[in-house]
Amino acid sequence: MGKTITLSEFIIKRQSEFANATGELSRLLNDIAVAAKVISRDVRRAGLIDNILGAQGSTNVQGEEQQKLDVIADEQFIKMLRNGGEVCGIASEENDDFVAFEDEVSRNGKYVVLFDPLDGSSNIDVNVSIGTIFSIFRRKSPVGSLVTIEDMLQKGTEQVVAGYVLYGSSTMLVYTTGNGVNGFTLDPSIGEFCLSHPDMKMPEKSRLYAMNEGNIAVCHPGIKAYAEYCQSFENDYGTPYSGRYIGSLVADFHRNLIKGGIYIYPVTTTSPKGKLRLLYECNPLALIAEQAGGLATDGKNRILDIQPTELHQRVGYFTGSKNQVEKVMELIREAEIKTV
Ligand code: AHM
Ligand code: MG
Repeated sequence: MGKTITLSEFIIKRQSEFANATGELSRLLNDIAVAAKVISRDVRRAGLIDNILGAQGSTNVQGEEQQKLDVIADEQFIKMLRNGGEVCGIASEENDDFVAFEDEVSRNGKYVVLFDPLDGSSNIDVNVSIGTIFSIFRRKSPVGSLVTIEDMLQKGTEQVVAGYVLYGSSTMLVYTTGNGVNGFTLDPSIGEFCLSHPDMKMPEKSRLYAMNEGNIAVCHPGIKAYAEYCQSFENDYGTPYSGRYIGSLVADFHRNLIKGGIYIYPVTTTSPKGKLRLLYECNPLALIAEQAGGLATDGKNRILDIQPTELHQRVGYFTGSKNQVEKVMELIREAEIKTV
């Protein structure tokens, strides 16, 4: 077995990839890794200690019930980023508005971080994989001033780092700086993320598809056609695909990144804007998908090209292996031609 490369070592080695690197982004990534370790520890002990499982008794701005661990993870992330000094403000799924860090050091920070502290909340109490998703942008507003909404509403193509942490059978941190995708597994015995999945590539196609098929009756006819295609003997494999839906975006995405597959959460007639949020769920995973050779679209357009207009904007989402995303888009186009 080769030499163990810790995430901190890897970040330092790669620092030169950033133009005019001063180490700030490296420190920020390290802060995120520490927050991830703390959240991982809490997730691993859920069920053993009081006041960690179950509903918080509040709803977020999107009207969703918050779980205690959602709130704990959100506070942990904010605390780490506020104290780090590289970040001037954040936005998260759990906060109605973005948060500007007002102290002088933070006001001089060059970066904003958008994140979903704990995605897949409905899986927390049943011991199924959950994850953290994050996206880092360079601020648009002048250094020294208070962060603004324009700093938050940047296109996905402007991301300087995108990543996720999966609290699965092991804890993994996967990220990209736009130069490929690398995955690190937390070694609990030394408390370090270690490089375990260098230069990750998503297979171009597979026999796996992930969607909540309970919604099929309210889906676009092109998506119904894609589900039927996957289930038929007349597809490109000549045998039905396997349905794999965890209902935890990070876990479903991670499986597809390794084994190939498609994840679909479309707009429906009952949720015409979709469910997933563009800024802190779809964009970061879209950059990772593309960097690994996959695709991410809203069914018609590239996710990373969408100009956000709202912090908690929702979008239909199709991400995964290139051939599969192209196929469902083709069936959506065909269904629309038929209905004209
Ligand atoms: P959350 O941010 O409230 O956890 O919602 C996002 C989650 C995704 O992780 C998951 O893929 C999807 O919602 C599941 O939704 P559904 O239960 O409607 O299938
Ligand atoms: Mg979420």
